[in-house]
Formats: sequence, structure tokens, C-alpha cells
Amino acid sequence: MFAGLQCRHPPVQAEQRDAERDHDDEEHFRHWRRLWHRRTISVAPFRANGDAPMQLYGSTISPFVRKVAVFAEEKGIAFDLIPTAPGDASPAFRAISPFGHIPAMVDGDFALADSSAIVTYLEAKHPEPALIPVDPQERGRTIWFEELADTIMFATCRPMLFNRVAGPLRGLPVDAAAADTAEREQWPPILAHLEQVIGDRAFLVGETLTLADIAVTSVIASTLHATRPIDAAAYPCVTRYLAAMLARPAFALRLESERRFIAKMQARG
Ligand SMILES: N[C@@H](CCC(=O)N[C@@H](CS)C(=O)NCC(=O)O)C(=O)O
Repeated sequence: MFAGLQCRHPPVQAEQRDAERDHDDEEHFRHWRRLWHRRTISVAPFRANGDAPMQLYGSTISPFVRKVAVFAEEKGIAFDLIPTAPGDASPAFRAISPFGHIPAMVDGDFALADSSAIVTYLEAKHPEPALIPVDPQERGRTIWFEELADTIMFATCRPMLFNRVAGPLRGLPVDAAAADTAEREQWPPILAHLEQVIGDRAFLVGETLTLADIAVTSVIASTLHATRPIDAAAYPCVTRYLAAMLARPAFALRLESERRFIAKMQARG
């Protein structure tokens, strides 16, 4: 039943990629729309998928799902994105993600939930290009930034993303004041900290892209779905760094598709 709705992503390096189909074409849009309006959908029962590409369950509007999607694409790992709403209660999905969180993945006969667990698995399985450094200090710093993104930054992103975008799209009750408070009181200190640590660096850790950049950029990208653009005069280093990160095809195509999807959902109600 689900097979016709799966969208396979060749690696970003491939000439003909169709990542933007995630949310975009009419069939996918209608499916996503139904999915966002109902909490439980029909995720096909977990089946070992042999030599098929990895299956990634979720929506890349979630920073955790986008983290895994970008990580996989930067490594050239093909995957199918299986549209799944946060909290999906179907027994089939709960067999993969016991608490209903997105993302989860199936690779061959192996299933795993949680973005950090999944990227750790992918790094071990596909070591090149390395996105989690082996140098002890660089690895420690990388995981620090991933944690910063997943905890402190997401705790600020969530009230804005849920109350201004995801909640209204799903017809759920929202708390506009919580979003305003996060934007006014929690977001600026995070940007100020990043401004200071980024300085004139191209990457957060070492001289190449790492999980640190992917995790931090992913949560900023989700936040920017729900707040005004970053003030370039106040945060010039973050602005420059972010522009470079978001120009990477793995981020750019996905964000474009997410923006179109959100706009279309808002227009159609
Ligand atoms: N630590 C998890 C966090 C995942 C998470 O919290 N995902 C949210 C969506 S952004 C979710 O699925 N929430 C479940 C719900 O809303 O019921 C990870 O890194 O994957």
C-alpha cells in the first residue's frame, strides 16, 4: 500500500535527484496532508528490506529527521523517505520507534530509532567521508554541538515550530505566548553564543563538515520556518556560516521543498 508513495533519493552527487518530491508533487502532498491531519497512519509493517535503500521514517520539517537525511546525503547513502507524522501511533511504526518519535529507520533487517543512534550507525557502516571525527577532542566537540542542537536549541525551536507551524497545520491547540517567549528570551542567547564560537570559521569543528554543522544547521533551519530571518547586522558570523551551510545541496533542496509544502498547507487549510 505504501510502496507507491515512497520516494527514493539518489545521493546528492547524482545528476538527477528528486529530493524535492518529498512533499511536493500532488500525490505526495495529498498523502502528507492526510497524515498531518490524522495522528495515526498506515505505516506498512516492518519488513526486512534486503538490498533496498535504507528507509527513513519521518518528515524533514523535524530537525532530527533532517539531520539524518542530510547526514546520509552528504555520505552519498541512498534512502527512501517514508512519510510519518511525529507520534504516529500505528503498531507498525511503534515496532520501529517504541515511543513514536521520528526519525526511525530500517536498513536491511535492522531497525533503529533516534537521530543520534542512526547517525552513529551510519558513520560506522559508511566511514567515508567521515562526519564524526576520530580525533578524541574533535569527536568530543562534535558530540557537544550535536547535544547543544538536540537539547538546548531544540527546546527553543519547539515552541516556535509547534505553536506557529505544525500545531496550526494539524488543527491542534497552540500556545502563541510560549512561541513569543522562546523567540524573545531564548533564541537571542543561542545566536549570541553561536556568533562567538563561529567567528570566522567555515565549520564548527576542524576544517571539514561534521555532524556538528549538520545538527546545528538543521535545528536553525527548523526554527527559521517559524521565526523571522536572522539579523545579519547583529549576527554577521552566524549569517555567513549559515548561508554557506544552507547552500549545500543536501540542505538547499530539502528546505525549498519544506517551504513550498508549508505554504501550500497554509493556503489550503
Ligand atoms: N532524541 C530524538 C528526538 C526525536 C523527537 O523528539 N522527534 C519529535 C519530532 S521533532 C517527535 O517525534 N515527537 C513525538 C510527538 O510529537 O509525539 C532523536 O534525536 O531522534
